[in-house]
This record gives sequence, structure tokens and C-alpha cells, in this order.
Amino acid sequence: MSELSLVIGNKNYSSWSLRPWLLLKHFDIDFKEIRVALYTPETHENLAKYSPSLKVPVLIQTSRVIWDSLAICEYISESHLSNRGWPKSADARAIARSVCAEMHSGFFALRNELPMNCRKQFLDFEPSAAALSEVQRIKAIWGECRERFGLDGEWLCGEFSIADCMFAPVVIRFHGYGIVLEGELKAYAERVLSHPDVAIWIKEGAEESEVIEIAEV
Ligand SMILES: N[C@@H](CCC(=O)N[C@@H](CS)C(=O)NCC(=O)O)C(=O)O
Repeated sequence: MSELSLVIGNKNYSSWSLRPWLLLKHFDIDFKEIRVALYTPETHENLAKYSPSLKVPVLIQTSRVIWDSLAICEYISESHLSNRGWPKSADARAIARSVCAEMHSGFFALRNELPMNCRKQFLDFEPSAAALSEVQRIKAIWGECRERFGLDGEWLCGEFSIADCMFAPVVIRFHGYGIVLEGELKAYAERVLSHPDVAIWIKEGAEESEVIEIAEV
């Protein structure tokens, strides 16, 4: 039996759940997936069984409970990867940590206006000025990371890292809402979308039947 369980929400909508799930999958770490459907009459009661914050994701390792996506990614990197969740070089590690923290604590317009929705493809979506300026900032982050660390590998900070997990749901959003990317940024987004585990998440999300009205645009 797997010693780790990851509690996640609906794959179609739960962008925070995708982040640690992808880290575990990419590094082939065995875990049990526990799914709690969000925004149903039973959600509160079901989340209360696992999650001190009443949110997903939550990682459970025997009696230890770790909640919040970034804390879970940090924990997995330390406990199961000898810190390989972060880039090797101190420079890349510093940037990876900074962009992950920026993602985790910001981009509210993007999150509100372009919620992750694996089954949707918008053709004429027009983000607000606030969301557009966040899109520009994300493009700048990706561009700078690829320029600085491109020689070390094909991911944001060279080798695949927590930074790619933190931005994977953003790639799905950009794809779904028709945000145009060019050159290296387009190539990066395509790489993320064709990551086998991301592709599985999107497929399974799109196959879910629940509709969460507040997350629909
Ligand atoms: N800061 C948290 C955010 C977690 C979060 O907002 N999760 C959403 C799903 S993506 C949730 O559990 N929503 C249920 C609710 O608010 O009732 C993290 O990084 O894990």
C-alpha cells in the first residue's frame, strides 16, 4: 500500500490540486489519489475528514498532514526527491522559488477571469486590462527563465522542477482561453501540454461530468 495519499478536487477545475499531483507523477512517486468533489452539499463534510484548511490539495503521509500546494511540493522535494524538486544551481533555484511564490501569492485577475477548465476552448475571450497585465507578467517570467536556463534543459528553470508544476495550470488556462504565445513561450507551453501526465490530467478532467457554476465563464 502506498504510504502517501494526495487529496485533490475535481480535475477539470482544481488548478491547485494539479500542482503537487504533477510533481508526484513526474517523479514516479507512488501515491493514492483521494478525490473530493468541490462545491457540492457534501464537500465541507468530506474535506473536513482530511483538510485543516478545508481546501485541496492535502498530502497525507501516515499521521502527517501537509496542506497548501506549495508546502506540499516543498515537502515532497525534501522527503522523496533529495531536493530534486528544485533546480540544482543556486541561481536557478533562487529564481524558481521566486516565480513559484509570485504565482502562489498573486495573479488574482487571471485566476478570477480565466479559471482552469480542462474541457473548455474559448475562441473569442477578451481578458480585462488587469488580467492582460498579469498575462504579460507571466510571459515575461517564462521568457526570462527560458533565456537564462534554456541551456540547462527544456523546462522553465532547465530541468523539470516545481516551477513547471506551479505554472502548468496557467499553461492550460492560456490554451483554453486562446492567449497567443510565440516562439520559445509557445514551445514551452506545448511541451507542458504534451507532458504525458498533464495530458492525462486534462483528459480525466474533461471527462468529469460535474459542472461548478461559479468556475464557469
Ligand atoms: N493556497 C491554497 C489554495 C487552495 C484552494 O483554494 N483550493 C481550492 C480548489 S483549487 C479549494 O479547495 N476550494 C474549495 C473551497 O474553497 O471550498 C493552495 O495553494 O493549495
